[in-house]
Amino acid sequence: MEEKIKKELKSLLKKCDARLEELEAEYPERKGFMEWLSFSGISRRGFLKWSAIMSATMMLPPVFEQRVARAAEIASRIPVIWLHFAECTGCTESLLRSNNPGVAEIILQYLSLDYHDTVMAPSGESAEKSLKDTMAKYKGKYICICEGSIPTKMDGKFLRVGSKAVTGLEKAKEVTKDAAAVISIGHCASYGGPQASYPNPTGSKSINDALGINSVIIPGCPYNSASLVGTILYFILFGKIPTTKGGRPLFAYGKRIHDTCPRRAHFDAGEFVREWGDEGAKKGFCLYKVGCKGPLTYNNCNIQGWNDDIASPIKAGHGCIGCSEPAFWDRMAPLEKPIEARILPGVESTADHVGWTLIGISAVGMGVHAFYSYFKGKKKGYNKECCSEHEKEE
Ligand code: FSX
Ligand code: SF4
Ligand code: F3S
Repeated sequence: MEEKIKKELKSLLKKCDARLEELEAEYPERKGFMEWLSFSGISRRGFLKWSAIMSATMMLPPVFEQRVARAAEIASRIPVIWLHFAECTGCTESLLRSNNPGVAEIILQYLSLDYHDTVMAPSGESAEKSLKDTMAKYKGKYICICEGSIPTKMDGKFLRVGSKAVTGLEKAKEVTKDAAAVISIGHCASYGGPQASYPNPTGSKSINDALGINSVIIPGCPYNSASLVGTILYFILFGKIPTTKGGRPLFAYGKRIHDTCPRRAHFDAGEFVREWGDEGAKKGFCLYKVGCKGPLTYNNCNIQGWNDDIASPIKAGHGCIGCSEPAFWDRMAPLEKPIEARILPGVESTADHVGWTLIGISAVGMGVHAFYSYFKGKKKGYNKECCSEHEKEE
């Protein structure tokens, strides 16, 4: 058995090395990546340490660490087309406004953005030309990153973009069809976002549902840079997207916020913030009773935060609002109310007196899951269309 694993690993490494060599030969080196890291206060040693952490995050053995570093450098050469549809641009803003960027954020800022609706220098006709040229030159080779959902009612006329005022639907179809990989980022592109919440007058849908494709999704409002970079690096290393569940990469969305929460000991001990600014808030107690949806939400914000991992909702003292879950605007509302009041009646008094540890986390987990599944189909006003494809898999 051990021999078999060794053989498979050897063959995987061989394929991976061949792919890296091929990509390095195909795309010319862009000078300045290491200089840019260093300018941002990240040493060569820090970069290698980050590569080791990323390898572990992607569940790759240590032998991949150097290869991840190589892939990170290649990421700055691969052509990327970054499209915006219906959304608040908060995802791009969260990246650009990072005042203490980590390696993942720097890589995204340094990507070869051949076309980016928000930050590119050209506009109007010349922007259209950049797009057409990139699509023609790198047909079948560019990565298409989509931000925002697509209004579909009235043939998509609620969203018109570019100098020719094509609909978002037309533009998305045209650009995604020749991409080597499509990655949908943010809640809007992944599940529809706020504009797809009830009553969804524009018929907004996720990229996958609007186009009938199966792109990997990196949900969150906004998404997490580390999850996007991990997905891109995996694609560079292996030529395919990482293992997903419900469309989300497992390496980033395999655990609940509740399972990795720095406040978890307080939950287990029954120590809660009961109103904003109270003694419990000052002591960093659990935010469950002020609406934290961490027990229902899969994401890695507690492990890989924003601004070089110094910030995340729970670290900042606000509960998780479930922003990486399908249709969270409809399902998790009211955001300031604890979930058990609606989902697990009767549990609150138990939590008050003994903490959930004593009643058994697994039993609670099963209860939450059972009710959540039931709740998925029952809640009135919930826009089923926006996430139907992904939920089928789950
Ligand atoms: Fe949506 Fe993102 Fe929330 Fe905003 O791309 S995920 S509304 S942060 O900008 O689209
Ligand atoms: Fe953390 Fe929220 Fe779970 Fe409390 S309920 S432990 S704040 S994730
Ligand atoms: Fe969103 Fe919850 Fe993380 S609100 S950013 S999934 S902690």
